[in-house]
Amino acid sequence: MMNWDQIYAHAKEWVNEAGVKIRLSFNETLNIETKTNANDLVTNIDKEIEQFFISKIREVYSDHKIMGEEGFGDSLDNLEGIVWMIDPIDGTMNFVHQQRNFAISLGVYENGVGKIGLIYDVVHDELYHAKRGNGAYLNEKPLDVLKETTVKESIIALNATWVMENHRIDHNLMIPLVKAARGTRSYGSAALEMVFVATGRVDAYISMRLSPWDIAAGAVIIEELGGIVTNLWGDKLNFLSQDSLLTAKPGLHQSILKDYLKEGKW
Ligand code: 2AM
Ligand code: CA
Repeated sequence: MMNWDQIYAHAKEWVNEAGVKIRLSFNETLNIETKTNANDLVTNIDKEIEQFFISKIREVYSDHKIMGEEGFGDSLDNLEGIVWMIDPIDGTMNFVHQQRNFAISLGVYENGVGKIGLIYDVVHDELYHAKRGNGAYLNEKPLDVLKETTVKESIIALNATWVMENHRIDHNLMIPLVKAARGTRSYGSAALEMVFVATGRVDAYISMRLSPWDIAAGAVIIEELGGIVTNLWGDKLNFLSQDSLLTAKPGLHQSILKDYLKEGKW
């Protein structure tokens, strides 16, 4: 029998330790490099924190697999067994430019099913966490189940990129949604945008391109509260490749899909 309480406790302990390391790094000069393009940043801290998690996991759970943004984990073609999905710093651009509005994101999945999700807002010392079937929490405080809402009463988190001409979605689908919503917001960290859905600070979050480690933890937390997590076609996410994301309160998710995204037939 898998001891999920032990895994949950270890995950929390390691996330807290990583948070201390990140806070200490604010006093150091960052080494900043670019990845796929000039705006895709990575720092020595992203790499060090990922390596820190990997060494801890390997030491205690040598049979578990690891998927990490910076590539120090395993390269996986399936999600069999237990897989840790790690984003050491989600919102690296914010980390570099603002020293805030970033988070550590850590999801633990079993055979593709999300079991544990932790998102740590390091600067605010706020740990959002959930274990499947056990509710979701902000530090020690239980989060409320999400209630239904409508587009006209909602704040939708999304990046302006997806409302201009782009090659991932017809912006003519997005403009009416943005007009109909009460407001839009953009925070630059998918993990934080997902905990904002979980806490009701926003009602939905939309993105056209995210990786499994960006959303693995958030999906566990949101689903634990009755929120819905799919791609923009309304399909379940596979957590193995990049995908779009539509996550929202119940009712609102269905309405965005049906009334604005043509039930995914675009
Ligand atoms: P990151 O900071 O860990 O790279 C910004 O809108 C959000 O999208 C962040 O969560 C960021 O994660 C993610 N992101 C940025 N570029 C990305 C890319 N090329 N592929 C997938 N996710 C990306
Ligand atoms: Ca990252």
